[in-house]
Amino acid sequence: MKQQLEAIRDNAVKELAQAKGQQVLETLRVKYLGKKGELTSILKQMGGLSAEERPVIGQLANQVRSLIEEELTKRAAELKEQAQQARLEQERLDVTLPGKRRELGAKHPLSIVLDEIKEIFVGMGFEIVDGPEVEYDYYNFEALNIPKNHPARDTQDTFYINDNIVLRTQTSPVQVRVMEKTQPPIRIISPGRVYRSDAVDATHSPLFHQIEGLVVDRGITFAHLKDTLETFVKRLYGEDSVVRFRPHHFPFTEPSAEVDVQCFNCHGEGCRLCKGEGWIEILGCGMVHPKVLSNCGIDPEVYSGFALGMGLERVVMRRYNIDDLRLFYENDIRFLKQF
Ligand code: 2U9
Repeated sequence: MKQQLEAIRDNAVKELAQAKGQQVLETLRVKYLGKKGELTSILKQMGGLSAEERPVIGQLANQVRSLIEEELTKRAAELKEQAQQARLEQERLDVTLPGKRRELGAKHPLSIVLDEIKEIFVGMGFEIVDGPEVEYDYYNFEALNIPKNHPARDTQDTFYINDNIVLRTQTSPVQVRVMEKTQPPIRIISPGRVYRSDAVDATHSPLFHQIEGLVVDRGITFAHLKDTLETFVKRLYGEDSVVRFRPHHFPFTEPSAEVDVQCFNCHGEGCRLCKGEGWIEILGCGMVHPKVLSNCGIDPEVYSGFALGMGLERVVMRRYNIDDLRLFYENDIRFLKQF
């Protein structure tokens, strides 16, 4: 029996040393110490021992049990430690590695200034409206009192999809559509892409952006136009800006004017920035032509209105001293980063 116990002890120690995983340990615990385990079955046989042998074997059996229990605990701790090490190894983190830099995007210069312009007009009670870039010849020209023989309608200047459909050359058709659907009061701006058949150079592009504005109501006069535009220019270029109106001609407005702002560089003296003029042209405007109003279903005997139009690129070029319009469209990060 002594030998049996020693054999159990030696086997148990050996098996425990090789055990991999908590599951195996539990199986071994049951195998040696469990109710039907090897040690228990030896103890059950102790009744057949002599009075001298019993305490000796009993003591040995207790020693073996304690030893197996100790080994079990020890091995369990070892396995836990191993598992922990393996996990640490797997989750190893080199805190000295450089981080991944996330490049932050930024607003395009055209958007920066357009957002500013929108905010100025919204502050004066205007709504922002959108419309199609592929437009009927009627909305782009006819309704705006631009006659069939007008040079702007030449295929040299306008992209034609077919005889009736063009890429809009201005955002005015958006306003015609609004007037057709809505009775005054109307106070809107229509920013957006427009297209003209121009060769690309530093100051021309077949695609550019316009912002047009339209106000129609009872009793709108040139005084409203002047005040609105002066307010706009002063908010955009600073309260000390000086504005002048010069007579001009557009088919869709009568009377018409161009608006200049006094050169903020030379204050009217004439310099390189204003090409010696002392003034910089920034937009066109006028009182909506009565024919345009009636084309759009608005009675020119009851209502009057004013309109304005400006090219966004030119405003932005002046703001940031950009001398080549192509930079806006080339997506060169080195250029875009600067704003
Ligand atoms: C309706 C009636 C009239 C819009 C206007 C201008 C004057 C103008 C140019 C500025 C530079 C175009 O971007 S540019 O090439 N535009 O000078 N535009 S009045 O007049 C309208 C618009 C809509 C129904």
